[in-house]
Amino acid sequence: MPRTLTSNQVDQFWNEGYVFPFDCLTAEEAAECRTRLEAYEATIDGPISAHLRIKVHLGFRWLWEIARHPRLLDAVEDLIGPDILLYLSTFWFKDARDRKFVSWHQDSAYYGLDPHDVITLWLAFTDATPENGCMRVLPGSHKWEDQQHVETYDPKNLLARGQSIEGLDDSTAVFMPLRAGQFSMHHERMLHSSPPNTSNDRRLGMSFTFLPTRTRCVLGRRTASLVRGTDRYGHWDHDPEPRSDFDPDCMEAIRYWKQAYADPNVIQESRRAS
Ligand SMILES: O=C(O)CCC(=O)C(=O)O
Repeated sequence: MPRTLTSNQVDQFWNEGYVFPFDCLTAEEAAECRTRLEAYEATIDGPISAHLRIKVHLGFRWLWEIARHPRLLDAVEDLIGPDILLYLSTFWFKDARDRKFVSWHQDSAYYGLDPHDVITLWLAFTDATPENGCMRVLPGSHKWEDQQHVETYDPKNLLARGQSIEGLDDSTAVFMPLRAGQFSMHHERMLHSSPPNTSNDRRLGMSFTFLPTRTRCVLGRRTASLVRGTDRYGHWDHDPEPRSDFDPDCMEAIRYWKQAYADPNVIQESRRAS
């Protein structure tokens, strides 16, 4: 029996590739997350993504706790079973009247995961609406093959290389609005994007990539955190657990993987595909 999703929602996820909204944090808890993140932003130069790009849940102990929140993991378990790894997490921040956007893309095209039963969960720290640039998806596109992406390096694109699927008919796209504290889930092969923020406040949220322990990375050995259940497969090395905010071992892991994803030559021999 599903814990959070109805059986119709489970069917919707596998048939359409997405499902939302679900409650996780209260409005007060989401506002507290915003306060903590904005306090961190006040101590750094430039956008948060220049400092913490991937595996951001390792950077803050409180975010590590949210990543293991039973409301998130129960919903993920309903889709992929009880043995769950957290692979990646990313902040997605758009300022008020920000021209930044996310082009149509498909995460599976560059993750190298097999099989593709991988969930991207997007948690809102502020309300996310069509006006402020919430995410939109193309229903059913998770059943398509991996798509060709053009690397545009457009500075207004929030994706690291501006990866973009060109010439797409997006007339059937669906927005996924959320209230602060709610989350959505979409399939790793789902085509998704988001428009600029035309509102007068920031849109803040983050994504988590959850996978079952049976999934492996065909590009080589990678690291993840076992957040529920047992790992009977051993396909992954394990990320360190943050003992505090900015735990030095975790910050080293964040730095290593940020470099490694930007330049695969950085990946140590032991972590390459054999
Ligand atoms: O937050 C957004 O606007 C886009 C998020 C996204 O592309 C993702 O979660 O993979």
